Amino acid sequence: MADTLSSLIDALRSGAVEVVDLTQPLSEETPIIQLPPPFANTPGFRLNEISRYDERGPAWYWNWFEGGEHVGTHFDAPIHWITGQDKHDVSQVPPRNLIGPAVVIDRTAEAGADPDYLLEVDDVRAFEAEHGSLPEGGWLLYRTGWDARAQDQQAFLNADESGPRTPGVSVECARWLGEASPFIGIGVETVGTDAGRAHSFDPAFPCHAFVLGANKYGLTQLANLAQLPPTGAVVIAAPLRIVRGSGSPCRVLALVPTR
Ligand code: 23J
Ligand code: MN
Repeated sequence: MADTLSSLIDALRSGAVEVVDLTQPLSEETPIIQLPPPFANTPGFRLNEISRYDERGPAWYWNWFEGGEHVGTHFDAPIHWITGQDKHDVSQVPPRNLIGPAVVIDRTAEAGADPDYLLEVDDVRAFEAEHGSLPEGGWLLYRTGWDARAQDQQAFLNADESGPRTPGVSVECARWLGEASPFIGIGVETVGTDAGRAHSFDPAFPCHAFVLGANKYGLTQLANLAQLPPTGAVVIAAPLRIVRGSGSPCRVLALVPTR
């Protein structure tokens, strides 16, 4: 089995496997979720300079940062939602669960035409009929084209008088993802795993309720899903191991075969 790892290293060296960064840059400009009143909102990300080769530290540059756990490309741990309150916080997620196969379902055209577009169980079943069985313990990566808006808070949240209008999954699809699918989590390009209008669904925020309640995970604000094949990529998600954390900004990488 040591051979498997040397083959992987050979493939990385030769370019037969490439590494795609699924992480959005994290800065003061990174869009953050805006919940409606009376709910409390998260602060964004901020860097504060400690020293930069100056009198505060003549040979070193460093910063301290502040911001919410759920900012930018981030990981939702089961304990984030009330349905998962007795389950893992982000420091307790088994590392084995942070690497796994991924399938990518592309609904860029549909979400471009209808910002309230919701993925249904039948859509995932149709994908399975075309591409083969869904990976046990794998990730469903849901491409909507929303990554093109990721540098612009207003375009990314896409809010009107009725609230945010961003694509997501239906209540039944969320229930299936949590309770019946082989997936260990869902990854999206939008600000959260739920649709913008999901505050008015029954239950509210069903993707959070069902997926995290099933001790599964969420990944948000993913980048570069367009560079992934429908099947065959391997995802590595690396949230900070924040003790008692409900989630964390996360570096997400994909290993992708090029030939
Ligand atoms: C809190 C309440 C509702 C939502 C969220 C957080 C997220 O999207 C999140 O980042 O987990 S929808
Ligand atoms: Mn979150």
